[in-house]
Amino acid sequence: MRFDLITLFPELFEPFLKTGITRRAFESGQVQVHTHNPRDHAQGAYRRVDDRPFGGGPGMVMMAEPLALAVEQAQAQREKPAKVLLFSPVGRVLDHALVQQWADSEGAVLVCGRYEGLDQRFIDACVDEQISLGDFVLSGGELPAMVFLDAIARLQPEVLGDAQSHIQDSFNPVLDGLLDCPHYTRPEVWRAHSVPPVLASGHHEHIERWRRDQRLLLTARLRPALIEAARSAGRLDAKDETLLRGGPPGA
Ligand code: 9D3
Repeated sequence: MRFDLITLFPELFEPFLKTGITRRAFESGQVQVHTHNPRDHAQGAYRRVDDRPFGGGPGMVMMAEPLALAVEQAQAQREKPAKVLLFSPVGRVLDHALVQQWADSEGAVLVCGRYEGLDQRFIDACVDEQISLGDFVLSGGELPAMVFLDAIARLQPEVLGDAQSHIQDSFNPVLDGLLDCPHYTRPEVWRAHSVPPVLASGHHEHIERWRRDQRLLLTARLRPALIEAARSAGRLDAKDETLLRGGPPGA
């Protein structure tokens, strides 16, 4: 798959593309990433990409033409035109379903905005979908684009690796709809805090039951709506329900 980034700051993506477990997906070309700078398509000695808003108000607005030319350059380099996504605070909030949809796609053109916004005529004429990270204000779309690409890259079989690939179909940030259990590593006692003894017991069945119980209790406490969803989907069995009613483990 191929993603074309439209950004005034292509250098922000360099360390991201070269670092961490997602590096293989990008360097192997499994997830191809190309950048296009609207400034390279701007006019005049100053190569302006922003101007003052019609009607007044604070801040600057990104001009339509440099953005449109950058998108057109990106589309011309692709085998066939792709959807154009804009990262914007008014977009649909990113979640696993959206990440999975784009991870299963041929890619897209990703527009990263700066300043107070983009000329609406560019959005109306050139943008298919808008994606937000949530209700807080960032300085631009570059970090959201990296978040989006990171989430997509780690779903690639090569990144996930053999050991984890069996869970790919059911992969979900909350696994099978429950929050993850706590994790521990050496030393077994750290500053007088011990690892839960069951995890050091070597008793595999007890460990799996403990982990399931932890996930159920944690989810019931922090994300009760997820328990209801798991119950409706038939993913809770009798042992799970006993635990959630305050019954054993062990007691
Ligand atoms: C008061 C008007 N501002 C909207 C909250 C204008 C504005 C500020 C900052 C518009 C865009 C931006 C830059 N933000 C993004 O490009 C952005 C973003 C975000 O700020 N929050 C959550 N998700 C995203 S995706 C892109």
